[in-house]
Amino acid sequence: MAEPIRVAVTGAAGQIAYSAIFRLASGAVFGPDRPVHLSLLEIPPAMKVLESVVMELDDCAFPTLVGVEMTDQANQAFDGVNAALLIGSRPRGPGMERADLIRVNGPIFVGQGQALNRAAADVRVVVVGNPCNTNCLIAMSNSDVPKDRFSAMMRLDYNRAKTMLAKKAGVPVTAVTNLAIWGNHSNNQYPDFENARIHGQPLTNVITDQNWLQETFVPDVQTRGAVVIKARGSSSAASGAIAALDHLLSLRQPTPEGDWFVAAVLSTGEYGVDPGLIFGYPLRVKGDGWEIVEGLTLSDWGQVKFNKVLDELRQEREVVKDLL
Ligand code: NAX
Repeated sequence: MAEPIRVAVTGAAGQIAYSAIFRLASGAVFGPDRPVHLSLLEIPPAMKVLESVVMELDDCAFPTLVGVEMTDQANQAFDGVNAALLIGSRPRGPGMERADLIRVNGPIFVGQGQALNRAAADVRVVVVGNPCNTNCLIAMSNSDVPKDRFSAMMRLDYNRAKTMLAKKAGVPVTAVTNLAIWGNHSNNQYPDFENARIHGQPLTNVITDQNWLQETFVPDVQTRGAVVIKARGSSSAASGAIAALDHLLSLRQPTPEGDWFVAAVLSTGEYGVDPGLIFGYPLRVKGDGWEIVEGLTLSDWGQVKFNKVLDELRQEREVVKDLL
């Protein structure tokens, strides 16, 4: 049998982890022939709930699961891991502004960034906990792990946008390709229909209702999280978990020819973004890393959206500059 892949999951007693962990353990992510070792991190008050998660893992008797550890110490959780899903963070409370959330959660990612120095040389770090772009920036800035190993999750936005476009066009989701989500996982993100394709044709030749694209599609993707919260009473969990695992897999396998995937990664100035920001881009896997897809163009309308989300990320960086 192959060497086990060691995966750390933080916030392991939380909702997203509850969906992600069982898929990881079952072989659904890395395949039936790849043993999985899970390293689950929580804060002390949540350890009791985490124990129940591990009991349920035992009760599944997954053939691929070769070990599980629980800890409240990040150093222990990240020791030797090949992948780290940083999901754990505090949710936004009543009356909390985005900047308050950034200040509350930022310090978590200082310590976790340092602890990631103990990970395996090939580690991929996927930041899910919000505000994920800026949390990723904090973790990356406090770690010796190579910067291109860090990314933040835009995949749920991408999956949401893909389904909305497929439904509108009356095509399967697989027909929608070349969909970019620019910027931040926030309600200022820009889900880019301008460069997207349906069955290989420019999407705007198939969905010709420009008003729907600009005035319904874009805001609906931006605010989908809030709509789910309103309907469910808590934030997206299963879809968040699936997106995190899709993201991880996209980083580990060749990107389908002619397409790309999306994630927020370190900008080195692509598309005029300030170097050093963690920005949502279209990516392709190259070797054992990734490269940003270059050369896409936006209309003036799209550029306004792009600039707005860029400004938001600049402001977020300003709020946490003492943590970088
Ligand atoms: P839950 O509140 O259910 O779980 C979070 C867990 O994190 C809790 O069990 C808590 O004890 C734990 N935690 C808190 N501080 C920790 C620390 N320092 N170390 C380890 N664990 C810690 O939230 P859940 O619904 O699972 O969501 C988790 C995060 O994902 C939230 O920040 C949420 O906003 C974010 N999301 C991000 C998405 C994205 O697209 N990037 C989409 C889904 C989700 O909203």
